[in-house]
Amino acid sequence: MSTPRPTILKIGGSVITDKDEELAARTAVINRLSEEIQEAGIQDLIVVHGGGSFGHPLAQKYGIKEGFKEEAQKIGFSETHHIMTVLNGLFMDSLIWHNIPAVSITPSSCVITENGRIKSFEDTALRTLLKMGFLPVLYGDAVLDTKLGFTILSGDQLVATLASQFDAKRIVIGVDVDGLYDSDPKANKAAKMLTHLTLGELKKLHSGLGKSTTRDVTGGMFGKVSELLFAIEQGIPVTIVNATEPNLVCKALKGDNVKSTVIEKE
Ligand code: IP8
Repeated sequence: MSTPRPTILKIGGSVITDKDEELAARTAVINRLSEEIQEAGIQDLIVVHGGGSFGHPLAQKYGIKEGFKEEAQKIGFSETHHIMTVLNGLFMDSLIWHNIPAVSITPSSCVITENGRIKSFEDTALRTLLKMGFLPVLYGDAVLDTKLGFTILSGDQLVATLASQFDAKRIVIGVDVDGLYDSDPKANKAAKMLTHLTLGELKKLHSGLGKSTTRDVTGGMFGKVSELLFAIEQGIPVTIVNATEPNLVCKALKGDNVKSTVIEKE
């Protein structure tokens, strides 16, 4: 049985949690997204979700991304990883309740980074799940690092690595804005949305995009786009869509024309 070429869906932490509160899951949104994933009915899907108000505040509090410096951080590493399993559990409950055969894969148990970049990803379980028609679900996590001791792995880096390792058909990124803008739409009301970009255009735009919001240790939209470059360079198209608006994720998964930003190599 050969491994099918999957579609990868990333759901941002700002979609499934309220980033202005701590540990505030948007369960109604999680349920709606599960319904949309079920409705889209596409085969060979991998879902990755972000940390939002679960992972990021704890990672920031204990300086987990910067690596192991003192014993007191260890409990912070445990808390950060654990709270991500809690958020993941809420998503898993909902997916399974919607009759989707979803299985969670814990990144901290199969990924090792070096200076924050993925060095190895033991993907046998994921590959087997895909071949058997399960829906593997992963998430941004606190992971072990060969140089730093530990760090934070963003869901976006995971998406780019998975896309390349599994030769993905396409990537759909669900965020809390309508797509990519020529400047940060949260800071600049006149920001213009871009519906189609080539890799070259994206690279030019890259420097103009908003840096991280205060609570996002992995770099907000700026970090997201940097991570995606790698996958787009390999010819994997990316669709960025507003996942806070009903039905857009479902339509984007089905390949329908929706309000979004599509980024392609050429
Ligand atoms: O929200 C980071 O994942 P992201 C996860 O995809 C943690 O950047 C643990 C902060």
